[in-house]
Amino acid sequence: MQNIVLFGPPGAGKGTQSKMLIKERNLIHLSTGDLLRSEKEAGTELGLKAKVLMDQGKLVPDEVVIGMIRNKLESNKDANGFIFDGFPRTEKQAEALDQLLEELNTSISGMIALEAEDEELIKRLLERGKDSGRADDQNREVIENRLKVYQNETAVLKSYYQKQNKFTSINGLGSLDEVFNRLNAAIG
Ligand code: B4P
Repeated sequence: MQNIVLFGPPGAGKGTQSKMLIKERNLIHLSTGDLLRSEKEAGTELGLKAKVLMDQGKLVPDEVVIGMIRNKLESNKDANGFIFDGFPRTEKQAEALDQLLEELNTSISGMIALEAEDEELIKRLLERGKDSGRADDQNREVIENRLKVYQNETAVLKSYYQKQNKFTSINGLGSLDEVFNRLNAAIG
């Protein structure tokens, strides 16, 4: 199994590049952001609770996202592998993911971080907010909060994967194809 964590701050291109990658490689795309937005749209209790946090740019509790990923892994046991997009976002999530994959006799192949500076990220997200309907993309303060949460709670995962010799960082600036080529070169 090829299991890749696509990592980076909000707006770095994780969702965009994941969609390009699954077209080329026979992998399953697991985006906790997309899963949470589906719950929101379906108006489930979980979705309504998540909405409040997401709209403020805060993280949803670990147990919620870990549970969602567990369900997806269990229902896709025969997959060739997975692209994890936006997950893990905390050390607790990373540890849970290692354990879940171990239960399936597999592990993370590598974590690739897309790098871009804050002003570029804010610009991209505000641009997407014009027609995405996402409340968290429409307000500069909320976006800045998401970037702060990334620095405070998520960026530490680089050293988590570095310790396992699984960390690669690539430049997230440039055209979609330029970034995609760098990503493919990093995955090998
Ligand atoms: P996510 O859905 O993961 O959203 P995101 O971090 O904003 O990144 P996304 O992948 O969507 O955007 P992309 O960079 O591709 O999270 C949303 C919220 O859900 C979180 O704030 C949190 O509340 C909650 N959540 C999700 N996962 C969680 C977890 N594990 N734990 C707890 N809470 C969780 O693209 C952004 C824009 O840039 C796009 O418009 C794209 O077209 C553009 N773009 C991409 N690449 C570009 C390039 N090279 N040049 C120019 N523009 C580019």
